[in-house]
Amino acid sequence: MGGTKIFVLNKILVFKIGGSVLTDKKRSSLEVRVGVLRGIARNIKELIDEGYRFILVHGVGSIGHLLVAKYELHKGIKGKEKLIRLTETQNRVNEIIRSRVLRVLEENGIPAVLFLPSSTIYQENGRIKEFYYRPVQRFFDLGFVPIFSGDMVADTNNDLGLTICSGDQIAFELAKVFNAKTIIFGVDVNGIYDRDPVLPGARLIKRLSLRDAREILEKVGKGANIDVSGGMRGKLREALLHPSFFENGGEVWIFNALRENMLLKVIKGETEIFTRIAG
Ligand code: IP8
Repeated sequence: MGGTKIFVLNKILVFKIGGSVLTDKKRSSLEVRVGVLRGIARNIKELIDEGYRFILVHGVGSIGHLLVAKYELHKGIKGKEKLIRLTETQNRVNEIIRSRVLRVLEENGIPAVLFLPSSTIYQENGRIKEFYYRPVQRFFDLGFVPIFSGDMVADTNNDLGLTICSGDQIAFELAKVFNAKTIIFGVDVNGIYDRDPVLPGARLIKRLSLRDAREILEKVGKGANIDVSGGMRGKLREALLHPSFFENGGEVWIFNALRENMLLKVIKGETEIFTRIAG
């Protein structure tokens, strides 16, 4: 294909498999798209065999967002009743999403090891304040693929108790700790559009500066599906909250992970159908 080839800036990649890829959040379906997940896992394995290193993140899909919204966990943990609701949410996400993702990675020969944000992250008003990354670093150095996902984590705010830590926020934190220059978000659309992608005439934006990102933030559709951490708007907001990542040469790439072999194509510069945010 034509156009300038783009290559990743170093071989350490933070890659988030979006919850909208793992499950159909538009239909609030709880079913995991195992076929899609297998395809992504095969791409990851191929890239690992070529020398790329991955730190993975995944969204919690329909089940996580539905339960958090239903029990209003994002409004804080107040009262005894909320405790068992959080336990229930954690357990359903573990069973329906996390264990499925881990199993598919294992079946494809990827030595992934799960780390829970609730065990490694402390927040202040919903923003990461402390990240106990040393054990993760050790596993990574040994050749494992650490994998995180969105979670409810401890917060210094006494009124809230726990707050949401989205996979989007974790991705930026991981990039900082592991000196990854490329954060890749696999989502269910081709990237960021100049207006809500469901509207006629919506155009994919292939290259976005941080300044453009600020302008476009208000135009990006939040999506009709329930997403307690903000969908595409949340990703742009995270990018704007991390200007130093971009100042240090970092880039964020957003592509459609429902399309076959797109991870490989994006990394090898074989497609331009994605959005690239660079400072
Ligand atoms: O799926 C959200 O994480 P995300 C985490 O990465 C919770 O947005 C607990 C809803």
